[in-house]
Amino acid sequence: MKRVLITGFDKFGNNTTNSSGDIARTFNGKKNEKYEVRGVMLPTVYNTAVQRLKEEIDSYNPDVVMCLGLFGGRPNITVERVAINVTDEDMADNEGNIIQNEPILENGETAVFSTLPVTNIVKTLRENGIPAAVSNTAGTFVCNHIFYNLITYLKSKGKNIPAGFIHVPFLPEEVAKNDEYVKKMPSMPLDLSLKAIELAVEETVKD
Ligand code: PCA
Repeated sequence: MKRVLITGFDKFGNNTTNSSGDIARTFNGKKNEKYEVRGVMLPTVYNTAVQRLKEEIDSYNPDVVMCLGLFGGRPNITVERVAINVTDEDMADNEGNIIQNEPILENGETAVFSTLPVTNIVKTLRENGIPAAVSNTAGTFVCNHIFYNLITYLKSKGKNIPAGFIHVPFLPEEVAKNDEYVKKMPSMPLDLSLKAIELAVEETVKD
């Protein structure tokens, strides 16, 4: 029985929803013959999110960590390949912190890779009719920040487990109520994003 830690975020910026948090909450407590899940919604706050993630890793001792976030504007599930050692965003996090052009970890590695089976997850999702792609940038906001810290923390503890980050699109509800978004923004229903993450977990725990 593998222990899977899934995290998502609460809503941030102008968004009124964040499906990544809904997904994490929905998975919390799920259990079958292969795995059990602890699902946690993290605040979209640089330091607090990292702190909470580390606490969850220490207390739950997971065999897999899958962090999720919203990437409004992307049309598909994007499985992130790499996190870079920089935070640079005009938008404030949910506690008003603005971080621009700063390394996440002074003298840290320039970039760290996901240890999830990134390409296999994308292949499985697409075979199941879900639009998905590998992404080579998780941005430079809180998602990249937590992804970089996740991989770095696990390395520092010598914990060699599959871990990484997946971005999900806007919910249709978010797009429907916004006069500008509705003209051009893609979206994905919660059910389909949930199915995608379930398939991603299955692909990851199968080895
Ligand atoms: N998405 C943001 C932060 C929280 C979230 O869900 C990001 O992509 O950085």
